[in-house]
Amino acid sequence: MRYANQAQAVDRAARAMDEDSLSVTTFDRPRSGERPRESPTTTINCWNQWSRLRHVIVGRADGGMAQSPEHGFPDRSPGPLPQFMVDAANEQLNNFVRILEKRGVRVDRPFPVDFSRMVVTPEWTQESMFGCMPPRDVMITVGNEILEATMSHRSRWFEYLCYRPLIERYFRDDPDMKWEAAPKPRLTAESYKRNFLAEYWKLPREERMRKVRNNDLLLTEAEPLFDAADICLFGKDLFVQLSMVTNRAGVRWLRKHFPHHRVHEVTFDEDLPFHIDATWIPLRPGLVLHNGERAADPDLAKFFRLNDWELAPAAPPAKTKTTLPRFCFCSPWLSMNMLCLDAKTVCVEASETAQMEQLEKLGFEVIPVPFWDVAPFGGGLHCATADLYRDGCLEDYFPQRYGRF
Ligand code: DAV
Repeated sequence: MRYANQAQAVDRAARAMDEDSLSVTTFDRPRSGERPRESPTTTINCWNQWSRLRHVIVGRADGGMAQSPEHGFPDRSPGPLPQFMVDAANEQLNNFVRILEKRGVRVDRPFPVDFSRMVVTPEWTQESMFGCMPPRDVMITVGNEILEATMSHRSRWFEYLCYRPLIERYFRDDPDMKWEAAPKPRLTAESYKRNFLAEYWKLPREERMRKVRNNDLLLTEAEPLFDAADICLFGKDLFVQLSMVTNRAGVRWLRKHFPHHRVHEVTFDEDLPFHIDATWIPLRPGLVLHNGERAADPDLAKFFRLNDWELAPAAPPAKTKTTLPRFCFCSPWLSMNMLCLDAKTVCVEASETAQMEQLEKLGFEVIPVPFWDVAPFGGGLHCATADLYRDGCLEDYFPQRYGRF
């Protein structure tokens, strides 16, 4: 029951708003004594998701918290994922790092904090944090800028701390780097629609799709909210998915923040949209891998085709909802959650044979990377990474305008 679990996960934020506790917990600075390792130079530069990758962050599973408690966890009592799962995930993450380093990619790792700590602001408390496996959710590089997202779950309010030792270092190293953080959200009761998900799941699918297309979902428009993983970067054009974790005010904020880009709101026919990277993955100029189960807004598809982009429906995933790893709150479509090393080379989960074959037929060198043990910590190969340097510069891949695009 993926949806029930995901619903619980997303609902945690909404549920916590009912708790009017003012108990205060001191939030220590990250206790890790580690410093980022020295590096000769750093340049922050990233304009798309397919040019040659040279520097990336890969997440860690340490201390990751269960987001969809079941499998023996008492209902609604999130807790740390078992150590054997952390170890298995870290082994796969470390193996992925070795593969990237062998290919000449510089890899940095985040600094986990104690995710079992309560999250407290003057306006609310939340029982625990989440983890630092998916850096893609928290930050995005656009050109020479690293932007920290607002995030929209209370449990993820302080997640940026895991990346700060790295970002501080890049800021010292690269005189041209811009460092920005979107307005920290308040995440009070005003930001969530009360009882939204319970009512939503009672609706017929067509009614739910209508809500998805109108972004009449969990979040209100009280303040700008977005997760960085809802953004897809194509040079001058940024496509931002309206979702359970990204609202219109969030897209409006991004549009004002990037005045030299075209920032587009997009939706796909998916019940529980969160993060665009198991739905729409650019592989090279002119080719997008698209999740055929999640129909794109017809105008979006027309806009791409008008600009000579092919939309290839991704091969079927090897996993089903019932064979997903325990505690995984993502869908089997993590099969298409892949990392491009350049426009001819792509890292794909090693057991996703249909997906690998499809990419080979499309002319790619495919690097198989075992990764399903990482999924319970928040996603696949794309989620687990945050691009810092890719070759290239700002280009316009969509010279033709169409409708609202
Ligand atoms: O559709 O399964 C995966 C992306 C999570 N960062 C999905 C969402």
